[in-house]
Amino acid sequence: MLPVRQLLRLRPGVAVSCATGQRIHKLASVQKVTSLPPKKLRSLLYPFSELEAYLDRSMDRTQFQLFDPSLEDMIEAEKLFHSSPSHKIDYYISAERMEHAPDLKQPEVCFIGRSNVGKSSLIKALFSLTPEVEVRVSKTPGHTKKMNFFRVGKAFTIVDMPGYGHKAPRDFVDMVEPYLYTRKNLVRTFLLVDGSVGLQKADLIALEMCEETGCPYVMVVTKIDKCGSGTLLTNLLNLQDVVKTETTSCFPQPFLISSLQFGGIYLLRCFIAHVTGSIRLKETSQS
Ligand SMILES: Nc1nc2c(ncn2[C@@H]2O[C@H](COP(=O)(O)OP(=O)(O)OP(=O)(O)O)[C@@H](O)[C@H]2O)c(=O)[nH]1
Ligand SMILES: [Mg+2]
Repeated sequence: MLPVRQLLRLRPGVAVSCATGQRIHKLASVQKVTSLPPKKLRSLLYPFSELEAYLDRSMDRTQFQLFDPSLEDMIEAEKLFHSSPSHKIDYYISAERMEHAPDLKQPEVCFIGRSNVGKSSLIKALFSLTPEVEVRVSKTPGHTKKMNFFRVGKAFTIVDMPGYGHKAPRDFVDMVEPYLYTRKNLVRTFLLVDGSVGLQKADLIALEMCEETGCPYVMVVTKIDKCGSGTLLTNLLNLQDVVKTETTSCFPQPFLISSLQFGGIYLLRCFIAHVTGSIRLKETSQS
């Protein structure tokens, strides 16, 4: 791997504007954060590193670092999240039922989880380099009412789902469930859990369903900025225990995310690029 400084030509700095004049957050691009102090940079790129110090020395950390791409890989993956005339990123369509879901051939990934867990915010952060792509978020649970399809050129599609739990039990049964069982081009499901509250009963039901579908899925721990390290670590270890003892199709490594502060966003972009076959990692890692 090349030293960080050599890899980068861009200077870090303040927010910049995209083609439509909308402001791009200064932390949106991995290329722009590399001048941060090393510890801060590491915690943004690999949020698990923040928690490592609190773990018992004897504890095996491998499961938390299975997918461990280099900065170079993350920079390569990030290119896919820039829109251009030959690689258009856009909101494509919304569907209320599977019959209305678009017939797309490219690999697809979807984000599911309880209402308010941060699905739309996460997708918004992934697309923060193209702020013209509108992803609606809200403080009010049950905000996303349909399956929203976003195309990332011809590389892959990202689907934002309505949440389950509070106020929206029907959506899960009517939309998410049939989608998970029948979507042929679905390559990964990301199941989001709120890091500040940990696994809830409804999450366990969703996890069970993911197991039943047999499609590979990945746990994402959201809102890691919202609680202290102790609470986060307790919730993470509990989740890890469930993944280890009760799942077979779940990727053993949970991804830690703060959509508001961009922690883990670059790593997740790289993972999505990798599992959709859109990039070839320079250094080996698993998925
Ligand atoms: N502190 C913090 N708040 C977050 C984060 N991600 C999302 N939120 C907040 O959580 C609330 C819900 O976010 P959404 O992204 O709309 O949640 P959702 O899962 O799409 O919700 P539904 O569409 O209702 O299912 C909003 O007030 C967000 O600002 C995060 O990383 N950190
Ligand atoms: Mg939403």
